Amino acid sequence: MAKVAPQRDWSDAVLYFVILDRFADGSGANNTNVDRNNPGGFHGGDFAGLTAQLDEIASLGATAIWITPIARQIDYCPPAQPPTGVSVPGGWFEHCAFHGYWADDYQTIDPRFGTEAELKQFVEAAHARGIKVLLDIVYNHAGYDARYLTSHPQWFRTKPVDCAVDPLTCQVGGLPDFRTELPEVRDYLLDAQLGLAERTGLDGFRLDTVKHVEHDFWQLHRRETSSRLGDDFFLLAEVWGGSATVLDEYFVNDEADAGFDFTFKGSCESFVQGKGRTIAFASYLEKRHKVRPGYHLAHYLSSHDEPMALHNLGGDREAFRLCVALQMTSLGIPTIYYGEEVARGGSVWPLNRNDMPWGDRAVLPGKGVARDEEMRAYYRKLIEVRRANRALSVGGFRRLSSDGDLLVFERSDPESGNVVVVAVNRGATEAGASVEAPAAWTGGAREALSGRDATIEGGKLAVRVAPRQAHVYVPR
Ligand SMILES: [Ca+2]
Repeated sequence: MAKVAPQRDWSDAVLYFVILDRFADGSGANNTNVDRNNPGGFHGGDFAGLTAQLDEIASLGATAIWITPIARQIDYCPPAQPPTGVSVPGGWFEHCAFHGYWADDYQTIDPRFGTEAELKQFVEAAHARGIKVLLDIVYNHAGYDARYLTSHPQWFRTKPVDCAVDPLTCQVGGLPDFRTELPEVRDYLLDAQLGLAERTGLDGFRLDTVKHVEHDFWQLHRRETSSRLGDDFFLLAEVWGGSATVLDEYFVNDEADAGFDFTFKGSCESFVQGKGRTIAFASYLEKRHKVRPGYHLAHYLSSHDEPMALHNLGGDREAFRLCVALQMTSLGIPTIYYGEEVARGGSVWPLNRNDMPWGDRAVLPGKGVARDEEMRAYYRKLIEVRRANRALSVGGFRRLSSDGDLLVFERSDPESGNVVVVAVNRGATEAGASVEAPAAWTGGAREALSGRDATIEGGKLAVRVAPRQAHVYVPR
C-alpha cells in the first residue's frame, strides 16, 4: 500500500481532483444507464473503483482528494437543445448528470457511485494512506426537474433572474435555485450534508457556486460545521473568478478556509507562451501573496469548467511542464485535475471531463487511453521537492531576476529557515543570471530536479537554464 506523509496543515496540501464517474469503475453491478461511447453519459466510475486505485494517487504524492458531488442525481438527460435561458461556454450538448452537480435527492447517494458504506470505506482507505478527503457540495441549486420541485415548490425561486443582474437569486445554468435564505431550506440542506460528513468521516467540503448564496448562509454554515464536525473541518470555496483579493470577502468573516485562484491558469499559460514581460509575471506571482494570513488559495492548471492547460498550450508538453514547475513552487494548494499528471488529452468542455487514462492497465473506463509516465514522474519529483521544502508552500516571494525570458525568484520561510530559489526559462535559448545566494545556504545547495550541485561563488548563485526548462535550487 502506497502511503503519503500526511500534510502538516492545509498550507502543506497537494490536492487531487477526481470526477468520480470518470476515474475508475470498481463495480459493474451499479452501472445503470452507463454508456461509455457517449461523452455526456455515465461512464461507470464509483467509490469501489476509486478505492481500488488509491495507490495511484498516493504514489503521486497527493495529500488530499476532492471528489465531485455524490447525491442521487436526476435520471433525465437534458437534450441537445439547452433548457430555456441556459448558455454554456463551448455550447450545449446532450448530457446526463455524471458530474454530480444535478442533485435529485440530497438524502441519498447516487447508486451509480455506490453506497454510503462504500463511501465510508473509501474515506477510511484514504486516511490509511495519509490522505484527506473533501467532498463537493452544492447548496445553491438542485438538478433540472428535481423531485423537490414537486414535493417542496416553495423552496425555489420562481422569477427568472439573469446572473449578471443578481448572482444570489438567479438560476445558474437554468437550474432550480434554492431559497437558501429560508430557515426550512437551510435546515434541510445542512442536515443532509453535515449528517453525511459526520457518518462517513469526511475532512471537509469543496463548496460549489459560493457567490450565488448569501454570506450569512456561509457564516451559519461555518458555525454548524465547526460545532458538528470540528474546527478543523476544511472549507474550500469555488467563487467564480476568485483571487487573493476577490476571495477576501469570504475570508474576512471566516466563511471558508480557502478558495480557488482562477487567475493562475491563464497567467501561467500566457507566461510560458512568451506573452507579456517576465517582470509582469513576477509581479503577478508576488501579488498572490496578498491573501489574508491563515487562508489559502487553491491554484490549478485545468478544471472541469475550463479547457485543459495542455490543450490551451497547443499540446506543447515542454511549455506545460514549465506551468507544472510554477504551480508546484507557488504559494497555495496546488490542485491537480485527474489525469493531467499523465498528460490526459482532454480539450474544451465536454472533453475536459473525459476518462482517466489507464494505459494498459485493466481499469475501466479509461483502459487503453495513453499515459505519459515521464510527465507523471516530473509531477512526483516536484511534489516531493515541494513537501521537503517548507518555503515552497508558505514562504515569502522575492524576485531575483527577470531579464529577457528567464525568471528567477526566491521563496523564503523565516520560521523554518528554509530558502529555495526557482528559475524558469521560457525562451528558446539558454539563459543565465548571477543572483544573490541565500545566506541560509550554509551547507551549499543543489538543483533538486537534476540532483546536481549548485555553483555558488562569492555569495552568488550561478543560474544557467537550458531552453524551456525549470530549475529548483534547494539547500543541501
Ligand atoms: Ca460502476
